[in-house]
Amino acid sequence: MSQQVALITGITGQDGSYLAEQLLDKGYVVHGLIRRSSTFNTARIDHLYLDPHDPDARLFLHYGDLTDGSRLVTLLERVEPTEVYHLGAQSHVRVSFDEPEFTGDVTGLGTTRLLEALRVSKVPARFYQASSSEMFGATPPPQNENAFFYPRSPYAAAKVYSYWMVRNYREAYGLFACNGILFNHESPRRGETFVTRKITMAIARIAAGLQDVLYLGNLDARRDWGYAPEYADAMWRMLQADEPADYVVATGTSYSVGDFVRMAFEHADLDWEKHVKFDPRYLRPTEVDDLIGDATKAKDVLGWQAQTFTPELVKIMVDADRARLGA
Ligand code: NAP
Ligand code: F7E
Repeated sequence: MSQQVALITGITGQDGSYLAEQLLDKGYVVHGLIRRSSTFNTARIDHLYLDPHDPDARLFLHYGDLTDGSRLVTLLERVEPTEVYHLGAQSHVRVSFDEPEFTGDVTGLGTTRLLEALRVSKVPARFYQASSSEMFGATPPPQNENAFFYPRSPYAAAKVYSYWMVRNYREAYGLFACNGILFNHESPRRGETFVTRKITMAIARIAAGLQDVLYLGNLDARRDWGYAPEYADAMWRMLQADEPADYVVATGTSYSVGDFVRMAFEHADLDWEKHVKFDPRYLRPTEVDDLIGDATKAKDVLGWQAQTFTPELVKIMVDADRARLGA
């Protein structure tokens, strides 16, 4: 079989790091787009990186940005990937209300720039788009591939735009392009301002005597939280299928933010009511109240099914953050 070559945007993020790990394990050469920063932003993938002069090196990083379309063309021409995984985004929902224009530029137009770069460079790569359950927004659960999109944030609106651009490039130009509509997925590598990681890091700090209070917003919102490495596997499966299509990826269960708080504090033998306080700054102008994914299609076509459910995920994350602090 010829060498498989992947290009990952967002390789420094939670999902990009797990996907890079899995693709390297499968024998791929992996290229990642990274943003230039005055401090290193590669902590999640440092364990995978070898100096490019090393004959065993199969992971290569390239500077670029999703706001810079011409760079995306030169990179595709240089790397000639067989698969492109587009995970790069301004991915924080609350932040998207503060920076709606920037979020639209990166999370929305960034996808179009990459699709267009593929089209003009004529690189025949398969394309994965990181679509999101946030696109369903106010549509009641359970949500499957046919559920109505009703975005409730600038982030979600940008993802809906990207979703339709991917479908348009599939239909207009015959691109093998898939939307993975992934519901929330978490891990010890989750960004520290998303609610699950914020909770588990605070618990570790409270247990270590470094913090006393955890300020949170809406505890009533319900999410379908799965385990990120399993979701990276679903992305790969989509690009190995016979036909390009769109898939929901989810556990099919839901818990409230308050449930997550209680389970996590209990696992650390702490009383959450002594430590959790409300701060309205974490509320959103419009909220997504209830998400439960129906991943039947992913099971039937891709053979993918969640293995780790929220209560187990809580334990994995609390244990990892406590171990990190030795608490
Ligand atoms: P994440 O940890 O926030 O990672 C986002 C990645 O995008 C980072 O590598 C970031 O680089 C990069 N990025 C941001 N702006 C960029 C720009 N202008 N140019 C190039 N790269 C840029 O997100 P994640 O949780 O891994 O999620 C991966 C993707 O799936 C995102 O598109 C997200 O919206 C989507 N998604 C996530 C979930 C979830 O529950 N995790 C669910 C559905 C969909 P830096 O490291 O330099 O910031
Ligand atoms: O919020 C509530 C908040 O920021 C979850 C992204 O990966 O998943 C993620 O988006 C819930 C919301 O994730 C705090 O109001 C309460 O109801 O962890 P989150 P998200 O908004 O669901 C989707 C699928 C994506 O695609 C996104 O990229 O928790 N909440 N108190 C809080 N949330 C945060 N962040 N901080 C709080 O203090």
